Amino acid sequence: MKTLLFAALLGAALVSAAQGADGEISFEYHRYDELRKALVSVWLQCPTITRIYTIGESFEGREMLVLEMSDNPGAHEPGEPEFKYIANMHGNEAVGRELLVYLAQYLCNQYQQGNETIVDLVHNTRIHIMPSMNPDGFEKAASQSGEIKDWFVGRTNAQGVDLNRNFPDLDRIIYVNEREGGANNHLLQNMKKSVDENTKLAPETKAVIHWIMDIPFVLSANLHGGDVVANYPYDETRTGSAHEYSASPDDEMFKSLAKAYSVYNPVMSDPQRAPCRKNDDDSSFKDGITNGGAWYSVPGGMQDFNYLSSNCFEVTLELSCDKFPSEDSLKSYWEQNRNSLVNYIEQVHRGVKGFVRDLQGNAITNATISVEGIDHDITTAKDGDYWRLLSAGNYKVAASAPGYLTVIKKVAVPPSPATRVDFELESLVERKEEEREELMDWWKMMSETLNF
Ligand code: GEM
Ligand code: ZN
Repeated sequence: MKTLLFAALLGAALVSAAQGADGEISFEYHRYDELRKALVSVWLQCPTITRIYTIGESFEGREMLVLEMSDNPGAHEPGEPEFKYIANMHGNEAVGRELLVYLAQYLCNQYQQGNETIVDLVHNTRIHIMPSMNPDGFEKAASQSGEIKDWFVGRTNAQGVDLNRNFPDLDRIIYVNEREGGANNHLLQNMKKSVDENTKLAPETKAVIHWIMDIPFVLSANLHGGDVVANYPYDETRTGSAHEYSASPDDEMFKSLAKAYSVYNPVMSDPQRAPCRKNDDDSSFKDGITNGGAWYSVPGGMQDFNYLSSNCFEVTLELSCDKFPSEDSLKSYWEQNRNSLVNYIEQVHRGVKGFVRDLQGNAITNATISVEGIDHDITTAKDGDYWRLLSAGNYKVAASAPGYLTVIKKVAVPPSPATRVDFELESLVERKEEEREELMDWWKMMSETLNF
């Protein structure tokens, strides 16, 4: 991942910096160059808490830009969870792309104004915002003349690939493993090389896969348009049928996460809301949320890929009936979604978190954290830090690693914030040594008492 420290961008940015500096958001569409400028002007306005980087290039060579917000941009801080928002994976779905630009501006403005919620959020979370996963598709969609845009033009990348069908289909593997035994997560382990060599994967997909593998993301959302609902895993049905509720092991938590978004969006959560189109089947929608498979089965989607390849929980947010609405509606979409967007980031601070270390205090990387009754393990990151999202309740949480004795702890989890639970694991080699010494002591004592 290369950091852009951009002589080239700077000139253009200085012009637009003044515009964002007054704390106002201008509700307009941003074409590719304007998007870059808008992100750079946030960076110029809030340089101590932001960074811009690119995760790769689209098929036509456009950068996949990310704005990072954190009190320590550019670095993972041990114990601090990482969060991401991705929009515009379908290039013709324009609302999410703009909302993420406004969100970046809003967070920067509010931080500067000392809004306590936002200051806390930025100090305790590393937030990554990618307004466009499919910059080529967006340019194609936006190039159509007139207000009315075609429903499909620009959906795919420039090769014609639907990026939300292009991820390795890990659901098929997990559904076999559920029946026959096998890993319950991290299904892509040691397959990084095969990702690079896989010619079926679009460059945009590859870039995102590497991003997911490289950063210990905990929570994420994928912003779409064409309907209004918060959709949660699994997206692909177990039997292959077109519609079927497809619960993941974390069904409880996913429902709670989807609701954390929908509840603050007055349109999404409105029980009286009419379907976007007369013939739409919204029968699986309730309280503004739906299980993916219950709505319609999606194989090869990004949401399930996150959950089954990494520690990251992702939901898919459908934000507008129209895919590319008129510019003058953007302000009202922002108002509908602003509190939801902030509240959803805060969900990353739920459940159980902490460190796994050995008795000498050294980090144990890649230790397994498992929760009794939930068949989905997560793992510790480089510093032995972990985040296990859980809804409120009582749990038994175990930490284990090869060569160590497993430790199990009972934990009461409140709705929020996350409960800190650290684990100290004793190495089996040390345990053997201890047992040997105990035996020797006993033998010595016996010999002395019996006067051997
Ligand atoms: C969707 S994504 C969300 C829907 N997921 C399921 N399982 N129904 C897609 O990719 O088809 C809709 C969109 O394009 O926005
Ligand atoms: Zn979409």
